[in-house]
Amino acid sequence: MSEERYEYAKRLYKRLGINTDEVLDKLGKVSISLHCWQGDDIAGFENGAVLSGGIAATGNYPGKARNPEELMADLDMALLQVPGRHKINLHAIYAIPDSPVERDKLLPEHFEKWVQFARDRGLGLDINPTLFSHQLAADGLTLSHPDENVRRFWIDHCKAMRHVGEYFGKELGRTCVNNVWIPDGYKDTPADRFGPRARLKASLDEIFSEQIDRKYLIDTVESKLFGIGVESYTVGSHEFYMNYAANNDVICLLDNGHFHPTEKVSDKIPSMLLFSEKVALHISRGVRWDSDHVVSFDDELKEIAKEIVCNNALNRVIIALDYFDASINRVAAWVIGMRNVQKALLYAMLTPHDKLKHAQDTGDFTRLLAMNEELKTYPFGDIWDYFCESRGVPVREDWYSQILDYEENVLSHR
Ligand code: RNT
Ligand code: ZN
Repeated sequence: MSEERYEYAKRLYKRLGINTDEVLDKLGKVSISLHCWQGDDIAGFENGAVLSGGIAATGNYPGKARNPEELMADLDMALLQVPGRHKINLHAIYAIPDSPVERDKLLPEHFEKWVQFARDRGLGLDINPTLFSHQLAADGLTLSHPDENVRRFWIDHCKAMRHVGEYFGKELGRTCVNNVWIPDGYKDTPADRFGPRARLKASLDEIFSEQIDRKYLIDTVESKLFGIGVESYTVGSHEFYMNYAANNDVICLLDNGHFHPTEKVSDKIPSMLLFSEKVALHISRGVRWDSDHVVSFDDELKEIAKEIVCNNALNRVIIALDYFDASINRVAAWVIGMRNVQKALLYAMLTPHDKLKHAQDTGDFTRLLAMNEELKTYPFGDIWDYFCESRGVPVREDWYSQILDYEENVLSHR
C-alpha cells in the first residue's frame, strides 16, 4: 500500500539530491536506548523504597509492570511497534537476584536474566547506578555527602555497576553505556557550594579509577539544573560535568529536560562535538518545571536530530530516552517516544543540508527560509510509512490497536 506513495515521494526527494533508499538503510541502523523505567514508574524490583531524588512520576494509569516478567513482556510489546534493533537501558534497581542484595554488593550474575532477554532478541543493554530511592539517599545527598560512610556506600555501588556494564558489553558484543546521575543538591541557598562539588569530584575520581576496556563500557555523567526539593543548588551542574568530562576519560550526557527552558540541547551538540569524541543524550521533553514528558515530534526534537545527522555524528552521539509518564498507557508511552525519535532522525536525513548550508554561507537567507518552510510540506510521512511497512512494523496509528488489545488482554488483569 505505502509503496506507491513511497515511489512518488522518492522522486520528489531525489530532485533535492536525496536518495531515500540510502536514507532508510541508514535510519535502520540507528540504535536507541529504551529506558526500562517508563514501564513501572521507576519502581524497580527492590520492593520497599519510594521514589526519591527530586524526580516524580505522576498519574496512576492502571497496568504497570510489577515484576521482571511483566516488565519484559511490556518491553516486547513496545518493541514490536518500533522498527530497528535497539538497546534497553536498565537501572541498578532492576537487578533480578534470587534474594535481596544491597546495592554496593550487586554483581553481574544478578543481571543474568536481562542478558538472556537481550541476547534472545538481539538487543544491547545499558546501565545506570541508582543513587536515589534508598535510605542512604534519604537526605538527597549521595556522592557529595559530607559523611564519608555514605559516600563510601555510593562509590562502591557505582564501582559495582561498572562491572555489571562491562559484563553486558562482553556478553552481548555491544558497548554498554554506564550513566551516572546523582540527585545531590539543596533546597535553599547553600552556605558552601564548593565543598560538595569537591567531594563529588573525589568520588568520581575513585569510581572511574579502575580501567575498563572501552570496547565493553563507556562512562557518561549527567548534569541537571534543579529538581523538586533541590531548587537552589545542584552539585552535578552542567559546568561541573562538562569540565569533569573534558579532563577525564568520561562523556557528558545532556538530558534536554535539565536546562533553563530557553536553553537548547540542540545548540549544545555541535559545541560538544568540537571538543569531544562523543556526547550522550537523554531525550526527554521539558514542560515548565518538569523534565520528563513523553518525547514528542516537536521543533526541538527535530533540531536535535538535525545536529546529529547534519554533522555526520550518528556514531558519536549516544541516544537514549528518558521520561516517565504514569498518566497514560506506559507501553504506548514507550512506542510514541521511540517512533518520534526515529521520525526526527528521518526528517533530518531528508533535509538537503548541503544546499541549506550553502545558502547560509553565501548569505542567501531568503532562500534558506524559503527552503526550510517548503520542506515542511514534503511527503515525509510517505517515507516514514514505507520505512515501517518494509521493516514489518505497524504503519501509522495501526500500532495503537495492538496496544489496546494488549491493555485489554494483559494490562487490565494486573
Ligand atoms: C533525573 C535524570 C535521570 C533519571 C533516570 C531515572 O532527572 O534525568 O536520568 O531520569 O536515571
Ligand atoms: Zn536523564
